[in-house]
Amino acid sequence: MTDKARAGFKELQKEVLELKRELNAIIVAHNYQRPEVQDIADFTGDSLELARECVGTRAEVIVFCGVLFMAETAAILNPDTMVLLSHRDAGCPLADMIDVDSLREWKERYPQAAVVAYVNTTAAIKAGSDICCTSANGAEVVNAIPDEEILFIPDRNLGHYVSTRTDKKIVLYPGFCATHDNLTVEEVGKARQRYPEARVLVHPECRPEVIELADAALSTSQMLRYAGASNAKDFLIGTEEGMLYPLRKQNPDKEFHLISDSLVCPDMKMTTLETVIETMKARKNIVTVPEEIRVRAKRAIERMLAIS
Ligand code: CIZ
Repeated sequence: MTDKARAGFKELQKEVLELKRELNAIIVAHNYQRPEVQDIADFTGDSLELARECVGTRAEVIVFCGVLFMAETAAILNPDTMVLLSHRDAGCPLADMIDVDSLREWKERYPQAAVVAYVNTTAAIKAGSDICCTSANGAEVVNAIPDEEILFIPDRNLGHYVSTRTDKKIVLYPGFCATHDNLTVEEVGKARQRYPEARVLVHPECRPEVIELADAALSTSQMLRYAGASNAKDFLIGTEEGMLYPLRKQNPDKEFHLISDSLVCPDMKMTTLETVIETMKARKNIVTVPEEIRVRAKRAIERMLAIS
């Protein structure tokens, strides 16, 4: 980064901090956000960690730097606090792959199955599900509930990964995250040739054949813990490129390489310091969840929290 760009970020970051005081706000940023956005956050982490960090906050406003389903989760768990999303259009194509009608249809097709919903779903989908899970606790949740048949929504790759860690019958809904699903076996192979000593860490939203080549399939929070505890010096990372920033910051003595340049989520990159400032100045992009949906969605999240 040039000195000019760095100075520009500093000015904007100062403005964000002033607005934060004015609004009595807390700012949280997902691990996939741009580095300069992560730097202004009170907390960084995965979506659930962030939503939980906000619980009990004395702030009047939560500024969520991430995508819509994450801000919704914060609104579900913090109904008395105003939640602002850092960019109006920052959505999640994976979450949008299932709507209430298709969920109803799939439930009718598998009436005996319990619905386990990845947190990457809208509030309405969580409300229609029996329990939520994250990429970190999918297998733990599936194994802890009494049901023997599971309808896993919406990510087929995460669902497949979970199915390799349980004896239960898992029905896969055919959704996927385009960013992770794009990662190929060839790209992993080439990266391994370049860095033969490196540990390969990929996200469970990657395809099964990619996961098979990895040393570990981990959520973002698990990757941070794994890299911190490992004796390895080199890591090949198969998740959204924003993750390199916290990995490098927390492990300055280790090297992290992105497996493919295509590991960029366009929605995560919509948020910039400028959009955070605009959002806070205008108090716009307020995320609300109708109470009837919120209560049911919260039940599915809390059932997961009780297990994991
Ligand atoms: O739930 C999250 O934060 C996502 C999308 C990924 C992860 O592994 O943290």
